[in-house]
Amino acid sequence: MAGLLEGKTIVVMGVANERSIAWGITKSLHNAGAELIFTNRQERSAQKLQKLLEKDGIEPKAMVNCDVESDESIEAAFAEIKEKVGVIHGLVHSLAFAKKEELQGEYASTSREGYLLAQNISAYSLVAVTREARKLMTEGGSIVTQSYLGAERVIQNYNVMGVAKAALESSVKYLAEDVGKDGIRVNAISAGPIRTLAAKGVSGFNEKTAVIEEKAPLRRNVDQDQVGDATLFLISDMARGITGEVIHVDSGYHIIG
Ligand code: N5H
Repeated sequence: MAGLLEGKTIVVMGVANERSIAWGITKSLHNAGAELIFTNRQERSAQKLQKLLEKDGIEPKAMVNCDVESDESIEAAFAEIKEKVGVIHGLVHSLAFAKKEELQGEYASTSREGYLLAQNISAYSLVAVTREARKLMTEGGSIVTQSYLGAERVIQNYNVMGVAKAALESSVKYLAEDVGKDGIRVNAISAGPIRTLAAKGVSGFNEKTAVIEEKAPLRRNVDQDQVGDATLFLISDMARGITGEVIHVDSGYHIIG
């Protein structure tokens, strides 16, 4: 896919370590010739990312601090990006958070605070970053976020995150309508279970991957690189006719009843 993103500048939000879905995406976008800008909330993640980039010989255009819980931080991050590169062509949103204690037991026990926190970081953040990124997408653009089947179906333990992903997928559609007039597309990928730092320690993860091996049409789990290549497709002009869509990268599991 070399050259598919030559001359394009893409912002990637959400690399925590080498197991991050956003890291799989980074490799795909880089191999296609994209210039990359990264945002991190924590200095610790930024340092880890710096090492990963060095190891793979990837030279970032910029590394910017961004806390998606704060509008001021988002505005400042995109102002900094504007100053450094002027125009961007893509944005990868690969962030989510929910309290660990609310990713088990009954959804009915979700606290108001935990509900709002999950919605804030996992769903509203896409709205806020789309608003800022749009201003820098003066040549059109493509925005891609990450979802999971728990948005569509009741999946044990996913609970408050399922409701947040439902809001995220719906936001993809409403945002696609808003920014479509500026030549900007908004889509989501719904990936099968992938062992990331965020997934670490959550209840029931192993059973989910075992079921995929048994029941998904392809009889195997997906990985970060497969999500990376699907994201590359959505970011590129190959997907110029696609917006407001959720593409499942899940070995076909979602079609099985
Ligand atoms: C049905 C499942 C298994 C149960 C649910 C898992 C949900 C995971 C998503 C959230 C984002 C995980 C999370 O926020 C964990 C945090 O409370 C603690 N972890 C952290 O703070 C780490 C250090 C950082 C890196 O995490 C974050 N979020 O920044 C779903 C699985 C089969 C599939 C899956 C794991 C889906 C998904 O949405 O990630």
